[in-house]
Amino acid sequence: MIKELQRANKIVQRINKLAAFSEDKHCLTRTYGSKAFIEARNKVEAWMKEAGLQTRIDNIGNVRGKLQSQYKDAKTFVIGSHIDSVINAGWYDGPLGVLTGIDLLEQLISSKVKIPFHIELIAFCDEEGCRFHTTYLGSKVVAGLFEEPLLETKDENGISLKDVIEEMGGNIARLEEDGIALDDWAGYFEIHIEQGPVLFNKNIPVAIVTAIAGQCRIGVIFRGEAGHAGTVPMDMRKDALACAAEFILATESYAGKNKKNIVATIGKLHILNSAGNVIPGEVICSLDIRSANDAILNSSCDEIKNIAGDICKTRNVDLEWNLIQKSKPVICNIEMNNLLVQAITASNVEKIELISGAGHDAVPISAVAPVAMLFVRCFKGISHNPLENVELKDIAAAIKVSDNFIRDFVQTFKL
Ligand code: HGY
Ligand code: MN
Ligand code: MN
Repeated sequence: MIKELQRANKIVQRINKLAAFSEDKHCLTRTYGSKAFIEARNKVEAWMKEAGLQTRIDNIGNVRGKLQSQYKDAKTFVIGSHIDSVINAGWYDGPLGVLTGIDLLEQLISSKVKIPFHIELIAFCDEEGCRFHTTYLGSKVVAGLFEEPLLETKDENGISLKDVIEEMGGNIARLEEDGIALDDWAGYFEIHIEQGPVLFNKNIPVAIVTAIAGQCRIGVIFRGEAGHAGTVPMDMRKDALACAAEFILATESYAGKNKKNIVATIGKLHILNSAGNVIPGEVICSLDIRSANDAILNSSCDEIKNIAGDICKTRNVDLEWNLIQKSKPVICNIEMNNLLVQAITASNVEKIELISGAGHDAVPISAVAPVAMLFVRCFKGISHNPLENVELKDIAAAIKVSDNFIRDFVQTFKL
């Protein structure tokens, strides 16, 4: 494992360098299209070049590094993850998969193994969806699933996605060319931190992902009536914030009663025209619901919407409910997962399988290609938090398993 530890050390050094590219000097925030994002993107492209890959930035802003097969018409195997982040993020969510991918391809190039498929390493540009609230912009383009109306989506400053793409040098008329055609896929592999506590609690370095939970992202608007905090009697108010507060606790209680099947989170709350002496007239909040079971995901969304409607009726507040994004649960490819089991056994690592509550770029890709994911233990399962951390020995274990997996995938691949 000495060699893998050395390789892991180089990956961590690069993760630390990449973390310096941030919109906020006090923490890591790197959202799609920002100056920090572009600097990080350029750095990743330079590392891909150094590794001997043919690189390009595609029209949506993904960084792509290609290792050509000797067979011109070969299919393409993609290894990827993302380099955008949430606000006040951890350093490993995304970059670990991209930088380990560079390491794996460096290893493959130096082994001079003949590959029966092209390999494309992709650093996706917008998995989190923090700026435009729609996730997977980069991987949707590569999967050929990018929907044109997304171009008109505006960020909080009223800047459209179209403007940001063009500002970064992308050509919206050529987004389609950046997709990999359905018949050209050999498969997709993503290494990612678990972002949950199971591996940490069980003291196991890696896990095979069997499925990825579906998710619904909803924008909820409560419209009451702004008023004077000193003059409107309590029983005559249409207080949008009190209404939202009751909804938030009711949602938490609903999800708590169904905790085996769903999780629900309100991560953003915005009071319009807020002031200490004004009864809040309009409040906007986000709602994020996840489930590994699509029917339960749909019914939970409907039931939570009914809960919101009942609370608004009682409080005489109007409700606006906007489904921003929905992705179905994904089942990872069994043949690739069997190769991962083989690779884990060959690496003398304990085998465990997990369902991912977090979404990943593998989600849109799964519509066009078989996908596999390898989770890596992270400190107490903490993620989307600057305390996010991964131990060298766990990255070394992931490298060992991935080397074995890629070797076996190459050997068993039918042209
Ligand atoms: O929200 C998620 O599941 C992922 O971190 N984008
Ligand atoms: Mn991620
Ligand atoms: Mn994330």
